[in-house]
Amino acid sequence: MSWIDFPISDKRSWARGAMLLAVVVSAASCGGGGGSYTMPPATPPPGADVEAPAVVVSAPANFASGIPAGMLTFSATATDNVGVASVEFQVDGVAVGAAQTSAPYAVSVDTNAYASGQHVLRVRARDAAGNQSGWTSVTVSFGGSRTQPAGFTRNANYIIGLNAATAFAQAPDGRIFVAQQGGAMRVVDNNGVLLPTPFMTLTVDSNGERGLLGVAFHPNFAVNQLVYAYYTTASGGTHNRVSRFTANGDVVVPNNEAILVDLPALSATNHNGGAIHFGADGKLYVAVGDNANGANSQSLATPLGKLLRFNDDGTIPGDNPFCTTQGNPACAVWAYGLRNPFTFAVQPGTGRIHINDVGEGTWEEINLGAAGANYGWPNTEGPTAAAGITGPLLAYRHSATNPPGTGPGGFFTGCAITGGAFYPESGPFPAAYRGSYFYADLCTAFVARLDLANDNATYAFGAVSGNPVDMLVADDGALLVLTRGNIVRFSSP
Ligand SMILES: [Ca+2]
Ligand SMILES: [Ca+2]
Repeated sequence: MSWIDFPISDKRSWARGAMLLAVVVSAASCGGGGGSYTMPPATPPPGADVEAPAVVVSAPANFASGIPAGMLTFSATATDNVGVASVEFQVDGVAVGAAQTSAPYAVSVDTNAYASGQHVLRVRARDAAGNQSGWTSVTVSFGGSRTQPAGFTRNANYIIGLNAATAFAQAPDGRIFVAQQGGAMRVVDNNGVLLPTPFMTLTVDSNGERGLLGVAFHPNFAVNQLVYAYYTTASGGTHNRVSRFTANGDVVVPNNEAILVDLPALSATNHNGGAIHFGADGKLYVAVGDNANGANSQSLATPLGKLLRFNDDGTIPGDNPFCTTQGNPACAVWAYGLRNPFTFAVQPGTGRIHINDVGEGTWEEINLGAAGANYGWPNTEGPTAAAGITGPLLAYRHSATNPPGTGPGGFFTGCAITGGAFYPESGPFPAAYRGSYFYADLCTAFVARLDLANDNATYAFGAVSGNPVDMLVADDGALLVLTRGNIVRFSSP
């Protein structure tokens, strides 16, 4: 890779890019006729200290669980060839206390400030010459039943009275549309009132996991009033369908459904997928389950078990990764090897996609969306290094490891990953929460945070009652969790 195409927009590469630039400039100034030039390593003055300290967490123990409410002593042991100057302490990537400059190195952590569940405690040491260790950490679980961090408000009854909700989306004007499995699309107005009259009521097959499963607004909704829905219809043989509707205020324009995509006939009533969102590229992404037949997920001859990508009118973009002949089902495939991607999310600004794939008996997955990626199902599930397979960013188990907390996913367990929302880089949540990815589990009803800035470590953020099915960050910066019956609102001043 030449220095010219070095990705200097990548912040992590900035320092290296600058260094390479310096090498090129100095080589050119030598007047040498090309050839490679390697910068000699900087030679420290004789006797200088170039050795970083070593540091470990001494308490609490790695994988300690049920840590009681109250003050926790968080301590570290640090050594250095010359002398330790300071030790820094973090909980979930946020400094706690000032850096400690003399042994014993310890701070107090008020566990009441954190939601119950998993947290990651990190330490790092520095010497007088400025040499710094890396962060070392322990993963622990705080006991109790705290349902949000200190400083956050959880309103469990922000919206009540939904009936078998499956998905929701917020319009640019602030209204929230909620899909109910039985076919009704409900509207929460800008006063936070669930309107009694649905936006529309579709005739659906709602057996098992079928029904009205997805809703999205066109990126230009403010002008064109277009609303998209994913639902199971019995018309012409039971199958899932994506249609486009036009809004007239809080109700649909009658008789104007535009059927965009009719997916293959269903046999099973489960694994329907159903999430739909517009990407940053203006394309409509549609998550489709494998219809309880894993072989579908690896076959490019069927749209089942895939993340599909369409133009806003339902036609297929010619630049999809497997599109060679329009009309071939492979044309619509953007990524494959998925089992039941019930939810996925698009990061504002960047367009990064996280696909939440509901697993079988052992694992739940968060996958980083990529054109052409194969996420492995049914040949692999959970963490994998298999050739040609894109392993998950995060996987958590259905049952605890022995001892609990060890292995991928740590202390988090569940039955089906649902929801998922990127918190923007700005907003009322404290800085450490911004840029994080939030997700939830249908059965254990935790709300967790994936820390994209810290190697995808994951922490407990909160919990809800009921069964979470979807999640979004509202335009006021609150995190909303949709359960089958309610919308729960987490806010921070
Ligand atoms: Ca040293
Ligand atoms: Ca997988």
